[in-house]
Amino acid sequence: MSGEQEGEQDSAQDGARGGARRRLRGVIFDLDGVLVHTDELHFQAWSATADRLGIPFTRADNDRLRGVSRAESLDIVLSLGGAEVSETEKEVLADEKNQLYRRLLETMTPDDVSPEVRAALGTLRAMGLRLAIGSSSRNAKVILDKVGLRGLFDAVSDGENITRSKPDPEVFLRAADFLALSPGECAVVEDAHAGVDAALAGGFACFGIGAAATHPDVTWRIDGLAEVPARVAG
Ligand code: B16
Ligand code: MG
Repeated sequence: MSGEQEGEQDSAQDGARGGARRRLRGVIFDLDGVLVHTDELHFQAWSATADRLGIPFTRADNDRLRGVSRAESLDIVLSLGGAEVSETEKEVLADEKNQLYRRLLETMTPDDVSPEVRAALGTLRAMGLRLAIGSSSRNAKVILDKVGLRGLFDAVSDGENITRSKPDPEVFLRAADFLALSPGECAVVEDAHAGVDAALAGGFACFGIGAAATHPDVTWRIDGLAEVPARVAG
């Protein structure tokens, strides 16, 4: 059996949609919830904002904010309490939440990146893959610097270079552009349903981890990043 036929059989066995037939040359990583657990810090900051507004806010509610922009996240939080506020007040609230979040980010160090994540990134680089970040966050570069990951990536596409956040594919399409690769040559790694939708809409194969592993159309479901290099190698 040829290598290509083996790949097709793997694809059928795994229920992967088209991913195993591609020759992947790049991997685009979501940041919050995939490489670092800033999703917990977002939860703490949004909880404080919701508390101040008298709006109950749970971890399940926080899951709805994964991959969604700061402004859209605020709209979701306000809708939980049926609160209506002016656009000016929204700007104040979003800024307050971000200031609190930035204070929480100050506590981050390279120890906040797990050995599994570092090993997977190192293996992919050693395999010659080009690596990029595809994050909705406007704080992505600050986070990457705090945890010492920035130097491992060839490109960063984040909330600073997009006009539409996930589920729109813009952030991943820009990341592929930065890597000088086509979407068909890249796989995305995501923890959010909105992120999986964005990847698939852009024509990317997509790994789903955590909450994203329950997405019905995700290309590969994984329990940890250690599974990524073997899949990419086909
Ligand atoms: P910021 P990702 C996303 O990052 C987060 O998942 C989402 O919860 C957050 O609202 C969004 O970034 C914007 O973040 O307020 O820092 O600009 O998962 O796309 O890496
Ligand atoms: Mg995420």
